Amino acid sequence: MPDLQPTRVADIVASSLHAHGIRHAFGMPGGEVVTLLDGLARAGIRFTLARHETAAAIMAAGAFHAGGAPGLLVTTLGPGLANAFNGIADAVQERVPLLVISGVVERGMRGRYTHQILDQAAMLRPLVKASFEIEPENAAPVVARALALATERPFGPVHLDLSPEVAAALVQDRPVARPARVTRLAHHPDDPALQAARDMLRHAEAPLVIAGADAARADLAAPLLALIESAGAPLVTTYRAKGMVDEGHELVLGAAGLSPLADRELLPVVRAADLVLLVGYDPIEMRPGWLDPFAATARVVELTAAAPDHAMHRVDIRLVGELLSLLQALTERLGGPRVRPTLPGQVRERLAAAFATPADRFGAHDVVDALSDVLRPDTTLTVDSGAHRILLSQKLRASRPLQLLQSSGWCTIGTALPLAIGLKRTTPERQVVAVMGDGGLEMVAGELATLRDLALPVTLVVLQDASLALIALKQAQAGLAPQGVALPRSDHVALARAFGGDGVEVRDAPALGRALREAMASHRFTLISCRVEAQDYVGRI
Ligand SMILES: Cc1ncc(C[n+]2csc(CCOP(=O)(O)OP(=O)(O)O)c2C)c(N)n1
Repeated sequence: MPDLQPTRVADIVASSLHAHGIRHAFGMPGGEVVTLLDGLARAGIRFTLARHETAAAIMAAGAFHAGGAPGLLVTTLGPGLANAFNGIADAVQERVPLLVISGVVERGMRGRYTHQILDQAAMLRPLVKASFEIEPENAAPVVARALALATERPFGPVHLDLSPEVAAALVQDRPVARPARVTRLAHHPDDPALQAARDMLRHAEAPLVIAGADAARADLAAPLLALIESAGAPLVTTYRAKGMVDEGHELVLGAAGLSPLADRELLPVVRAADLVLLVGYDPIEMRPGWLDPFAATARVVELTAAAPDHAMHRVDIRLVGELLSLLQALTERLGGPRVRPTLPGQVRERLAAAFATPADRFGAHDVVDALSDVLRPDTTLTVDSGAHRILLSQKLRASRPLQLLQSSGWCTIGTALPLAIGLKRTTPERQVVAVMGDGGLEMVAGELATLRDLALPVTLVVLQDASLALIALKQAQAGLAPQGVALPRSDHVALARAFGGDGVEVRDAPALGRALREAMASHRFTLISCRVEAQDYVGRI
């Protein structure tokens, strides 16, 4: 037996995280996590200081989307963790495997000392899959268990408390938790359930495929394309799965989710389908119009990695397994490509007309057009919640999976900027553009300092309509006067400069095109503030 030096628990935790592929942590420290931070640095995990813990949680989500390793959020006890609550909730509904490590009061003080203390596990109980406390004896296995839970579908957050005394405690051996190598067995094309689903697809007169959040993976793009072409079935995606097949493809009807205008065209197609094939579809992204949207006579077949937990609609046949293998095995022997009547073309035209850019003056539609013009396949867009997001998600043509990232289940505002930071921080070679409203920007404006500190040349496009436009729209629809939705215009150019970036205000399409090209070539962040009107969305989203 080699004579091992004692190891700090913080180092065991950090090296176990590293062994699971984690290279970045996000958060804001407090006195209770300083030893953990030291351990992370020694293990080769870089810590990014955010200005708010919820933003840090969403940066960690961005890092997960960029690289696939679980996100890591580090907070101090009490107010630090409480500040992260909304970001952790976002991870629940956006299905992000997020490990949250918080400081906690040391054992010897418990029951006596009250400053900044509350029951942290109880606070997070509605959100996390589990909460454990790291002890000197259990550090490596508990980290492994937490990560295994977080990365089990549906992905989600798991919480670990780590007190400063435990983090600094020395243990004799040096255990490191390593992830299991998981192989998911392939499905055989002869499987009777797959054969039955294939027969239904073959005999359907009007099949429709709906792909959702769980299918939003780069490796499923080609198999999904093969499936819809073989079956001759149109494809509707959720916002999360937007771009799974290039939206220029004649079978793609685009994204559905939050737009009544798009639903007006898409829900009749859904209702007219005699076979609906759901691929990784989770209606957590959908509004009430998607309650029971299928015809009573339609057969509903679901391919899913894990059955989503809801009661939004019925399913007749559920095939549970690894989606890649399910898709491939289903498409094999399907025959095709099959060409059907011209319905998709007509729906595509009507959708394009519904979201066409008005000719009168520069507005939100022109911003989406300008973004479409500069979008390259390797550009990733993030977009915030609000009226602008609905327009963008419907109108922008995405050409690849996960080209547009957003909070589409939880729909919190203040996500576009931190998501962009998480993406750019972990994959600097990626071109990242963050699109947001003035309300969203002003909620997380402190993170402009994070952009500056990290020297991240992200392009920010702000639709400055001086309004919480989506809420103003809802007030108007309800016949109510606007109340609490006015956002007197701030000087965004000065704001950007104050935080060490460039700022430019644009009022027409040519200026926006120029600003975008310059921003995307710049070595620091640029905030492009687009003067638009809240009226741009009335009757148009
Ligand atoms: C944290 C949070 N607070 C409030 C809301 C409710 N909300 C949804 S959209 C929206 C308006 C956002 O305004 P802005 O960012 O300016 O975008 P716009 O709607 O004007 O495009 C609000 C307040 C929310 N989703 N999340």
